[in-house]
Amino acid sequence: MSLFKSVKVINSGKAILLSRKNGSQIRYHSTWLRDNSHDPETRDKNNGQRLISISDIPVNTYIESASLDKKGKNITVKFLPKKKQVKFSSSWLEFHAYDKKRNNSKVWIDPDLKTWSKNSLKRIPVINYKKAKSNKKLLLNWLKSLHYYGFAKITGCEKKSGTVIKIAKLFGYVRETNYGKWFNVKSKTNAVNLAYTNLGLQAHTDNPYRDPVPTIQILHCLKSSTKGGDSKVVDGFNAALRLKKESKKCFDLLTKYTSRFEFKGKKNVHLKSCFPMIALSPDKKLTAIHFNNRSIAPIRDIPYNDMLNYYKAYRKFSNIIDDPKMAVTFKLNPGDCFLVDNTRVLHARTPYSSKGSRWLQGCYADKDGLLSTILTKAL
Ligand code: NM2
Ligand code: OGA
Ligand code: ZN
Repeated sequence: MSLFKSVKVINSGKAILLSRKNGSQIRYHSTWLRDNSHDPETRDKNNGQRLISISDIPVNTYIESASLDKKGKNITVKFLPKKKQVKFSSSWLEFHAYDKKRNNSKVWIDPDLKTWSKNSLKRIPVINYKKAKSNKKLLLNWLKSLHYYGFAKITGCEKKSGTVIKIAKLFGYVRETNYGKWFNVKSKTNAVNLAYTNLGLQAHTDNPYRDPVPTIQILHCLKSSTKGGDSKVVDGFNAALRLKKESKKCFDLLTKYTSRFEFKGKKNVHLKSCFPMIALSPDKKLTAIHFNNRSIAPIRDIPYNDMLNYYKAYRKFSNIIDDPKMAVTFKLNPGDCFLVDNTRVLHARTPYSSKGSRWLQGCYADKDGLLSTILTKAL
């Protein structure tokens, strides 16, 4: 389908102006077009990577002429002073449009994501482990849900040690850390980490003291016969948006200043980091939550006059995170597993009794693998 009805060279060749059939218009700069040419001199035919660098594009690059073919499907652009003729497809140009209105002051989240709370997440995305292994379509949809909600479950997993690694391999690669390729979450004496006790854990993101943080966490249940030890997940992006609604001032403080996080292990492990609790990109996109009461180090990047306001904001955010209306709760039974986007979804557990046994295995993985698998369907 053709989108455009005409093209015009404007600004002495520094840009083109395309008119759409619906009457709206869109511009592209000569330098941008030259940089994004996909002819074999610009892009390698084999791997598609760019062969030129920015310095290969003359500063005074301009467009001598531009024409639309009869069906409006392609636009041919002639560049000077370095003579070059390149064809762009209309749909490609439309897909990569940048000449559009935007609201630079508005906080936003990736349109690929869906925020949720206790009542709005009607059905937890879940897949049976055997189905995940045998049905690519089901697996792909489930992986998409994991990305969309930042949370998903698997049931019917083998109750065997090391299964968590096989789960990571369904979509990506394990991130090995000081905790190992995978780790046992069990109550131990002299535990190196409070996760390895039977205490309750406030909703948190894992390893905020590590930079870069692991972006996916997987927890697989092997044993669960204790009283307590129930699981809870909270959408941190939803919590951040609620904070913003309730107090813009508090939201701004948690995005503007950084907290410090620290973890000291038994030997050879000392991790430190510095992140805002609510991270925004320069264009105000919500990119990550870093929240872990056990691992916050003394905060010292906040001026004296803002410290109490910061604590007020931290407390408000914590109260939102603890609000049962925000959380989806469930009990992990042997053979169950859940995964979270650790840059977004917080997880928690209630304390559990020392009678009976509770054994989880966990591992970290990353979202690059997940997203690549979704895009390429390479299952
Ligand atoms: N473990 C389970 O980030 C944290 O310290 C939470 C992590 C020890 C790998 C626990
Ligand atoms: C963890 C954790 C939760 C649980 O190991 O990071 O949060 O249910 N564990 O034991
Ligand atoms: Zn955790």
